[in-house]
Amino acid sequence: MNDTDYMNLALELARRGMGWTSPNPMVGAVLVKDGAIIGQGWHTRYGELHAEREALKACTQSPAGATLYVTLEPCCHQGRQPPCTQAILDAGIARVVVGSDDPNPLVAGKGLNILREHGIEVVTGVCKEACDALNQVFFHFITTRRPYVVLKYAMTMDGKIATRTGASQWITGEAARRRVHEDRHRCRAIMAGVGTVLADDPLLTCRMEGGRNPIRVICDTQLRTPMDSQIVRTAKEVPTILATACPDETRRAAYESAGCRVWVLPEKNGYVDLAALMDRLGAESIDSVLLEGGGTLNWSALEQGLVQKVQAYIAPKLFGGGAAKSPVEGLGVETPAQAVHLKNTTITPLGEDFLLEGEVEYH
Ligand code: AOF
Ligand code: ZN
Repeated sequence: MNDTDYMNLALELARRGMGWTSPNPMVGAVLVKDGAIIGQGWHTRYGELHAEREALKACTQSPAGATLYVTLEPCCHQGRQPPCTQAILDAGIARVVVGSDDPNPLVAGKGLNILREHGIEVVTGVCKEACDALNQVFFHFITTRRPYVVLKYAMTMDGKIATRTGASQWITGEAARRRVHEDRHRCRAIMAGVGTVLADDPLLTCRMEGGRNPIRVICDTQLRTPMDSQIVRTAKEVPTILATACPDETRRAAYESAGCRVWVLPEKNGYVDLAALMDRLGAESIDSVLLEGGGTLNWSALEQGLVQKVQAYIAPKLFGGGAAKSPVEGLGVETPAQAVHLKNTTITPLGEDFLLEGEVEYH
């Protein structure tokens, strides 16, 4: 096994934390001495030991002189956990191989410097692309303090998210819908507009085995969410936030006694100010949002530059209908040159459907 192989193993370990480490990163670590793996670990859950200390704790023999493979630059600050650089020095590690740099201002190169200053051989950028890809959400959140927003929708090949009567169950098949629930587990919050609540009465929960529910955020400018909707009826079990521009105290109290949190935010163009909402979500350590909005909300979020990634599930079907809804409505752009562009696109077959994904390009 070489450096790349060990780093790939560390990456595999890191992925085991998926959905549980938010808003902290997924990290994996492997300790190797004389060609043998003597310890391995990963960051299991937010607030628990960092991956490096997990690997040291799991050591089957003295780690003195060993090489540490870690997917992210070791931290050097006292946070919820003590600095990993100290644990590495105390353990007498000889060589540290790192995947991603840590853009966290508390770390950002300082971790690597401390190790080098103490005579440890440091190698960086091993499997960097894969390590960076794993923590896109963390990197975005730690540098902007706003959630990473994934705009998700399922549509037919002619670009409809419902038929002309508004019926939308189901567009995609089981494999695609299973994948959506994995993403609901991975994202800290899920967001929809009140229009979707009124039309579909959705639950917006995660139905993946062993998964966790995202916090539900409903953009409800006028506070129109029905008290007998599934969202309100389950608000005591599933965290729910109504984001509104309506300051009515009586209605607010009714939602609150049903278990919802109500955030009164500024209004912008007749709508809850989405940038203000993102700031508030970020302040509450919500690092990721799966946006399953209707066309109006989706356009507003895109127009304001708040979306990082788009996931289009495409079913090999046609609905037709001039009045049938499409995923992004609002005003739209005027010329093709003004289009929102996506980069690093991938396509994944899921049963008979396809998942087409891309990152929004901002200039
Ligand atoms: C983790 N797990 O395995 C590594 C992290 O104050 P704390 O303890 O929550 O520290 C979080 C920061 O530590 C995090 O933002 C990242 O910069 C660094 N590394 N964090 O939660 C880990 N290696
Ligand atoms: Zn650490």
